[in-house]
Amino acid sequence: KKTAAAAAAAEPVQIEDDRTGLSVETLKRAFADNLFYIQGKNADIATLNDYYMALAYTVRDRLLHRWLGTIKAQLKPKVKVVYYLSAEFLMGPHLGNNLINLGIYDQVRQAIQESGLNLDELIAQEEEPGLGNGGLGRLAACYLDSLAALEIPAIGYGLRYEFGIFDQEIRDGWQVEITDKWLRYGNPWEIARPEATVEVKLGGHTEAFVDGAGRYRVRWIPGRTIVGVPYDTPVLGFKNNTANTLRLWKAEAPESFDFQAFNLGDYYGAVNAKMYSENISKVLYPNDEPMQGRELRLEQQFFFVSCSLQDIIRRHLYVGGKLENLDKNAAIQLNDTHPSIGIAELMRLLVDEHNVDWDTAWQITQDTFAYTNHTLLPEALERWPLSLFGSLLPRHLEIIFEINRRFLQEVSAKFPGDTGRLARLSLIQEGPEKFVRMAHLASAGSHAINGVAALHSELLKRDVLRDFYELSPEKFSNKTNGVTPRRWIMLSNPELAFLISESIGDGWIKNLGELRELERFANDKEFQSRWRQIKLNNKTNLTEYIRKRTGLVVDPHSLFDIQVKRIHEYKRQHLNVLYIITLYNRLKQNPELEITPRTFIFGGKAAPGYFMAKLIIKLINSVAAVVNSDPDVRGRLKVVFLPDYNVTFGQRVYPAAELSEQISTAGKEASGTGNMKFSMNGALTIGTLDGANVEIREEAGEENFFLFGLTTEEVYALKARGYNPWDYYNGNPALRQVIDQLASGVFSPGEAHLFEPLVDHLIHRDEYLLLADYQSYVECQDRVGEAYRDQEHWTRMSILNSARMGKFSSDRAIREYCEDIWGAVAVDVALEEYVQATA
Ligand code: GPW
Repeated sequence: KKTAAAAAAAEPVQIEDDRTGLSVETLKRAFADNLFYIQGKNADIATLNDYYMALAYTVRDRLLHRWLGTIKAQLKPKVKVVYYLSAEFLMGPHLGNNLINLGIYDQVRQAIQESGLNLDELIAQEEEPGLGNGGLGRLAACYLDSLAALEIPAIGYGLRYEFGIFDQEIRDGWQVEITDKWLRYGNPWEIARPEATVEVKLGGHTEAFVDGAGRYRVRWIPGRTIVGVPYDTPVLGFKNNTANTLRLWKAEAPESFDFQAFNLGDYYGAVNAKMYSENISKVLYPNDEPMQGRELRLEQQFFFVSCSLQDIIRRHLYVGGKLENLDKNAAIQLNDTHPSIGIAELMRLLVDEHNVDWDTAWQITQDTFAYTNHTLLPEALERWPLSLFGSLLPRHLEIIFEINRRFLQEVSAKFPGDTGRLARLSLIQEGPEKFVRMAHLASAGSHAINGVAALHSELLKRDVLRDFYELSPEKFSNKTNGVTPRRWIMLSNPELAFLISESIGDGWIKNLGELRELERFANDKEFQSRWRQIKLNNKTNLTEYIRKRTGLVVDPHSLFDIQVKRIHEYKRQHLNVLYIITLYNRLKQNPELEITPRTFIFGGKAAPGYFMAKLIIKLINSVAAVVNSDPDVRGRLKVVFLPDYNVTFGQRVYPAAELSEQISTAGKEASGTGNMKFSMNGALTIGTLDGANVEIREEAGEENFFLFGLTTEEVYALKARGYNPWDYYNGNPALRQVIDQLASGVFSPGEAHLFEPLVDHLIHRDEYLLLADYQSYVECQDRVGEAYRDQEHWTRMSILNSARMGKFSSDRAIREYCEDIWGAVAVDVALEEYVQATA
């Protein structure tokens, strides 16, 4: 401690220019230096990965002064820090993004070129950190990007999964899961901070006692402890001095564990305990929305939340804050209910460990936490069996009971005699098996609750959280999702970014509303032709990639019709397939039929235990096999399933898309964010009035959007009066033909019954109303095909879509969170004087 203080007081030493300089010469030298001294290689034996690592360290060196400056700026009293708690952060590769945010893309490209290498190849070398399933995790990543862009002090807290989302391979048309060994070659972007390790208790029991001051207290005697070791990754703002932190926790065994066992001579017991502890951060659960009530998952949630809250309190006390004022220094956002155990854990830390009285602790907790809901699907709402919960977190269960007792008292006071309401609002679901309802815990323990698109927020108030809305309407607001234009336009679509900047300046990158200025080019022939040429180039790139990955040759001049997202019945990839088969049948029945040549492209992973989703993947591949090998439709129809859809692949796909499929059953998709990425990059949307589609259409103009399908109200009404898919099957010959073909094995030669489960579900139950929406979808798709023939008009619509997507920048979303929920403001970051970054 003393030595450190003395060192800090000493005259600063000049840090070498070789680690900060931005000239091409300096960059080249640093790159060569890192290859030699960090990777321990020279050009004779270096692999592409060695070069990637050498470049990554070169870039990392150049962001460290910002990172340290930001950490210092955040550790000042009175600064309010946003803590974003999320079980998933789907960051995507860092290298290209960091080059953009540092504003050194061009110098680095040149330096790498002059070193005899190709920057794109090095960027492609990075193994993407896939620490998320889909939209929810990617949203967290976009929000970190915007927080840094807006210079808001923020820390993202999550789990450092050793295995992220599985890699997907397709064998014989079926999905096969491969473990994602993303840390295999090391991770140059993270720094371990073992000195900031924290302890987490699990299991055991509680004991009541009376403390020295005569107060009733409870202590938790854990069954076991684990430690959390933080790994920090910098998150740069766009061309500013902010570099926030993503802090991910790795679970390890405490030292004491082994020693105890060693003393007894139980070496294997000790090693076993160590392995058991490390299990907690081993693997990301690959189920997207439906929850799976596994004990290990609850352990993961509690583990990272407890580590993070202890860290937050430690920071707060370090800057001299008082616990009563935690909410003045900290805004904690719950990314869905996955971290909502934090409400009970903060209560425990305050009441049990810091001796704060209950009422004060509850006030602090409510003022500090806010909760974002991301789904209306009943099967995705987290609830934990009381027995499981109590055995892992005995003290938290007691605390939840006490929160509930007081909470229901308040409800009774407001709605006397309304016992039905009490049962509906209770944090505990009664019945033969009792459950803790995590959305109720999150709602009761937060001062703000929000949905992620206008429609979704309305439905929340009307359905899932209706009673909470009636109790505390002031807590509710909408925060429509957004995505970062840095990754999703600049990095993914550099040619388009260049054209836009050339036309309207580059202010749009920080202020996406400025894209509106593109409207004046919508009818400009010269601009239109450049716009089209860029789309064609991006399509050609994707074509090349498709050929490499699947061997399929597709025509870059055909309409690129793309659906990429997790595979789910509610997202209705199979509705898309019903249309493909319809088109196929038309072409077979009328070989002379003129249609707009189309390439249907799919991508997405299915949860490994979700049979229907896996069958949908098989269906797409089976239909592709028949269609792609049929000479009768050659040149007019192609179907591609691209394996292993992830962030990296998304960056190739959105810029190449012309039609974006957003076809979920109305009322089921909370927001969607892919819909925004497509539209920004000039794809037109075919979609239902669901999630953020509603607002995208509002912004783009209804004449620039292909709308079909039942509305949410119509879906409710139809279900209420009794939906019978048979009626649609019987009443629509084209539909009946498609279903009959699936049922009879036309697309599964030799396995006639393969798609029976799908067909059965469609004609008997059809929970997601595919048959009800089929005709409307087909007609809409036909209009798309027609519209594409008028390329001038199509291009105009495409330009207008991009021009009007300013609202969907995550910068706008984060500004709204800051103003309405967090009370967070920008903080200037001063760079240390001893580093003089010179270009
Ligand atoms: F169920 N979302 C997701 F709400 O990707 F927790 N995974 C999830 O587990 C959940 C939601 C959860 C998605 C929504 O489906 C999507 O509509 C939304 O755009 C996205 O979260 C971000 O808000």
